[in-house]
Amino acid sequence: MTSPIMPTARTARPTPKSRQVQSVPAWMFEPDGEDSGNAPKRTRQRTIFISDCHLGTAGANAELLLDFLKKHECETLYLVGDIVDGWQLRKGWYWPQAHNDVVRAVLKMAKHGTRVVYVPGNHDEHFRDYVGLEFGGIELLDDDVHVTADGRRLLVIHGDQFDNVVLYHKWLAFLGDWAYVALLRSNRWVNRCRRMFGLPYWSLAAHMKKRVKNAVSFISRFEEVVAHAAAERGVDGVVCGHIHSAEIREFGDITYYNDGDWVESCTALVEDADGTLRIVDWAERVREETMRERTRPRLIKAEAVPA
Ligand SMILES: [Mn+2]
Repeated sequence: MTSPIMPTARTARPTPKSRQVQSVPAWMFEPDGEDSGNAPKRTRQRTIFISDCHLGTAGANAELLLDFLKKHECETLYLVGDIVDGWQLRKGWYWPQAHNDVVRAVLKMAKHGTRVVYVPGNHDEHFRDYVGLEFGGIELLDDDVHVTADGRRLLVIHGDQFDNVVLYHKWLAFLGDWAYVALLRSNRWVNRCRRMFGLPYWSLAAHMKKRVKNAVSFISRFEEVVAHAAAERGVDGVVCGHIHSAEIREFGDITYYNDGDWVESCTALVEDADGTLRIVDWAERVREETMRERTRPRLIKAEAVPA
């Protein structure tokens, strides 16, 4: 007979675990093999570079990033800085489930054989104290040299190191810092409305930036300075982030790559098996997919027609 004081194995087990599990996407628990029937088909890349996710801020498009990560796999994943926004988190803790899911997805990739390299930026510079160490299979490095499949050597660096040369804040000068924050806020509102109408993400901020002359000239000056620094390091090219503007450009013998961001444009830089590097605009990809879904012929439901 069991004593009423000693809890049995069954009664000792807490129940709220099921609630935690529910909020984590189901694919996290699915086996990774090709044989798992309902797992999404993943695009295989040799290398993936992402930066400027600014997790811990309301501006981070964590859902789109998670969608991108779960549909890709790679040998090496470079996190090129400003992944977690330590400065914003110090002002006020903001950490929704989707941001947690992104971290889990990255840790899961590391666990399953992807080499994950984290090169801190200025918003996550707190991690710079730990360069040379490894956490959960993630290597922390100040910068790195990536060798492409076709043998080119690329310097991987966040890019804020060149702020003094270019005067970073000039790219905000067209509006001012507060206005940039306001722009990102309206970006969120625009997209909240778009979601209400079932429309996919569209970046107001990126749209504005391309149309403002000062921002455009800042960007090209930054690109030039970074390419010049890469030439001095004796590499064939450079991969950076920081200015939230994805680009591939040639400067003499140097190729400049910027992987963009997940606050404004939702872009990544990917390397194919043959060493070709491309920019993937995930927001645009999702928009195209949504449009394709919509134009597909189907039965019209009477209740779906607006009044
Ligand atoms: Mn930065």
